[in-house]
Amino acid sequence: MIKNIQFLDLGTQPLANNYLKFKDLNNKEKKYRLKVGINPKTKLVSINNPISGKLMFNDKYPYRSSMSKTMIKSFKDLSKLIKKVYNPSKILEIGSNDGSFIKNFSKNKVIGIEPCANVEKITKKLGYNTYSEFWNDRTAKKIIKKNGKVDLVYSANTISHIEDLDNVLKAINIILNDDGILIIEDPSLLECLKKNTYDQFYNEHIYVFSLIGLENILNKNDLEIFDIQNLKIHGGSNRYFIKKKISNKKISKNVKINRNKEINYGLNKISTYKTFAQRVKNSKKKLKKIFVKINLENKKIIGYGVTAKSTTILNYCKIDNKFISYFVDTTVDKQNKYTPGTKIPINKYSGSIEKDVDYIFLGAWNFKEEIFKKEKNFIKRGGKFIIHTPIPKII
Ligand code: JHZ
Ligand code: SAH
Repeated sequence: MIKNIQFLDLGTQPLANNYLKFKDLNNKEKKYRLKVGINPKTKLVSINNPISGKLMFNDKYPYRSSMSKTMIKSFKDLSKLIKKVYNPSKILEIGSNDGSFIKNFSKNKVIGIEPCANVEKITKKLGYNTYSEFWNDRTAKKIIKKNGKVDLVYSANTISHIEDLDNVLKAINIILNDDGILIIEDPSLLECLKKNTYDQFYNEHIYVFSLIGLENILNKNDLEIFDIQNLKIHGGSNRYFIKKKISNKKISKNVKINRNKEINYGLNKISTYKTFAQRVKNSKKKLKKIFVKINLENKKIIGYGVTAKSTTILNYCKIDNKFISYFVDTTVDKQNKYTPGTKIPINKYSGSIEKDVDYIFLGAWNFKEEIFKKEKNFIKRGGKFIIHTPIPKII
């Protein structure tokens, strides 16, 4: 096996979604060295030493897709397109979380795979056909036995979380009809490099996909991309439309256009990643400087949206509870806990920002537009936001 060439070191990091309880604050947290590299053969960019999925995705998983209107709308729009263009009789979603996508379909049409039992329970209770399992060839065989094959497989922000891509694709090949469609949606490596969003790297994100990297692994598994959509979701994602090689759908020119965009930017060259790593180091210094300055002025900073991504930023830049008074977040399972590694209290979002807050650090920068709309009053009274992308600044 060819080893990754490492280009980025994000220091030691706790599990990104492991929010701490008050009683655990004095216990030592387990931390993992987070380095990022590129496979020179496949061009896949991944983190080193991936942690077992069972440690991260269990019955205490806090993330809920439905916490953002942007995500709900995106899933709704895609569902409309799927019904109109493909009209599948059976759909499988891998990583269905709290059902934000599958809820757009009738219960007899969709199957959801979600390993975190606490989240999977939400859709099961509503009467959806969901399984608390990790996606692999064994799960595929089990699902086929009960439900038969499917015409469409959808997976958003999940395939990038699974180390063994060959097995994931093998399992998809087993369950998908020969003329079926696979839609994969994940953050784009090109956008990540362009916007310097190094926080897309954390222990759950084993990969950040480029089209050129994904194509290599799909090709090996007799699959190919026939269309691609560039989305604004999560700071820039790609939605790949994939078919089995034996099926003869027309390949859209979008595929070549996107491939060329990546090659022109240099995603196939190690020097591009080395430049990125230098920009990340500069970003760290700049962001820390902003926090130190505001701290010296005795102004109050809070965080908005505790994200897996912000775990990377805060731990890498060493921004802890001395700099940020508290975070607000709408996710019940994150509230009244503390951020991993940096121990910043997480409060319930009360519906507005407290009067004494001067600055908001945008942990959920990817939902900036949605948040700005919601926080008009804070902006009106002169409140400012701190954001780290594309360069750290106050807006
Ligand atoms: P958000 C998670 O990443 C983890 P995170 C995971 N690995 C992944 O890939 C993506 O999701 C899909 C809150 N919020 O989506 C809700 C508000 O409080 O950027 C969330 O806690 N008020 C599976 O954690 C957080 O912000 C608001 O108005 O980086 C956003 O998390 C809005 C819009 C959000 O994912
Ligand atoms: N699809 C949703 C949820 C993304 S969160 C969205 O885009 O918002 C990622 C989800 O993938 C989590 O709910 C996690 O439990 C699930 N997941 C992680 N590893 C998985 C695996 N091996 N098989 C299936 N789902 C997995």
